[in-house]
Amino acid sequence: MPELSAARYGKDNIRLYKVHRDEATKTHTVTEMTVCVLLEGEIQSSYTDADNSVIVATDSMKNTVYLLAKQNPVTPPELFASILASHFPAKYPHIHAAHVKVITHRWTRMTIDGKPHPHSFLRDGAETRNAEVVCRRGAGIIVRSGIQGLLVLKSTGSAFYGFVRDEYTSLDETWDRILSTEVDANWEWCPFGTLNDVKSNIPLFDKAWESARNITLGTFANDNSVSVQATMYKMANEILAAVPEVNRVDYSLPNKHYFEIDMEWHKGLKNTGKDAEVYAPQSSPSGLIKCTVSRTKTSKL
Ligand code: AZA
Repeated sequence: MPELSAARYGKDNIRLYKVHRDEATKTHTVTEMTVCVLLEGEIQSSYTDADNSVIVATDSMKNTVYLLAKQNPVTPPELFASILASHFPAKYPHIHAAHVKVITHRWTRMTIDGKPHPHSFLRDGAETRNAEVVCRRGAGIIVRSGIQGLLVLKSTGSAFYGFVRDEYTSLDETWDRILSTEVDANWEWCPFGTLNDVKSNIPLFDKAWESARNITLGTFANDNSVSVQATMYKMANEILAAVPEVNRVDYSLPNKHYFEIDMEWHKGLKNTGKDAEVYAPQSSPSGLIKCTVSRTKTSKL
């Protein structure tokens, strides 16, 4: 007899914008985010017995997100996601866990005539700052922070040689190649006991995001990369060293290939190796390199 072995439901793609108006300086600060809320608990009968009495409507979840955004800070995203995730098991006894993902989109303040503009912003890239929180009754709060969609490229300082060569191999070794990727980096915090523990660590979240972003960019730019694997491992280790409250770091990096174009056929034109200037960016297929680096000793929180 089949049985319901897992169930989770909620509202995805809840879009939300909040403005903070500083009356003293007449400066606005804006936040735009996309939120997903999924609930677990004693909801089996809604699937197996058509029993809607256990369903908190997904429309009510959307309302809750708007209401809690009005009543609480929405930054840093780790805090807002924790406030949301803590709300549902506290409010509904039959809901045991809430999974909340907050994706924060960039609205960077404009500089006009050399000065930060008080109320105008620009979308400078598809990069997002994310927070994923799971609040399970009796099991504390798990917070994962991340950066997604950060597109980077270096025009030298990357090699790839010494890999397996056999009858399936056509790729040439290279000591100088273009390296480009779209960063997906995540760092998981030591578990928090309660929402108050999250609240008492608020400044850590922005600091860690800044460190993780600077480390990612700095290592990408400065490392004499022998592979995506080796470079990403360095990044993850540096984040663990910089943020003692983080337990685990993971990266997922697509290898966005740029192929040399042989132009020898056209009047002997040289465009490969040291003469390569014009390349063909590839959209697919791309390599996809992932890793998780975990702290072995127990952490601080
Ligand atoms: N890692 C790289 O950095 N580059 C590659 C790989 C790999 O695993 N495979 N092809 N090119």
